[in-house]
Amino acid sequence: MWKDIFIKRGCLKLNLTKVYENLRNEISLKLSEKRFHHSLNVEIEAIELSKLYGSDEEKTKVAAIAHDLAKAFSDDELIKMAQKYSIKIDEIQYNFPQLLHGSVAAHICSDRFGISDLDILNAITYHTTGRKNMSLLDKIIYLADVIETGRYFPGVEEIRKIALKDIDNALILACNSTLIYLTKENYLIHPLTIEFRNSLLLKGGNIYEK
Ligand code: DGI
Ligand code: FE
Ligand code: FE
Repeated sequence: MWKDIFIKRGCLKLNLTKVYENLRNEISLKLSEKRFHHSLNVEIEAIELSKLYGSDEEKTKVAAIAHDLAKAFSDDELIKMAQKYSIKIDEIQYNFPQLLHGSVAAHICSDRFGISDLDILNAITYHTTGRKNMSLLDKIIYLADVIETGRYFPGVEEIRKIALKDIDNALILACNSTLIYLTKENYLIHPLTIEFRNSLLLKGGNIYEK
């Protein structure tokens, strides 16, 4: 677990600029050109959101560039990597191993790139499903992933517009859109996705009142 590694290493301060360069180099080699381009777009979008909402820009850059680091792994490879890192795999993740690409990426960031910052590792881990009570960095990476300039799906323009004014309402719309897609395709819905949406609604986000 990267939490144990964090405790072992202590708060070793890493040069995040160097870490960013190493990560960017790795993903340019390991990911397809299209996925590399997506990662760069997510970084651009995340920095814009960071300036608007006030997250740490260096951490934002690192989390954004790394979020899909494990995206090129096959389902079998993701399961093997998750086992190697002792990541607990639930029934839904076994059924749909792509749900593990965030957790696996976070563990690679810790293991191979020396990242111990929990804000960064959590934002990478939860970028696909979300989770309840997301941190600002979690929210920025989740949203940037959905609205980066290369994304085209019905409603994306509306989410981009609302993202400039109210990040929580933009996230509710983004999550709704994912849920509509998942139910249409009859995919399993991970409990974290539901908890994420519920926690935003319980905190008072209501897109229909705006
Ligand atoms: O990796 P990206 O394609 O950039 O984006 P992502 O990490 O958000 O992954 C998107 C995929 O994840 C998309 O096909 C929907 C899927 N997804 C998100 N939440 C759930 C989910 N799939 C299932 N089965 N269940 C979920 O709760
Ligand atoms: Fe992803
Ligand atoms: Fe992505």
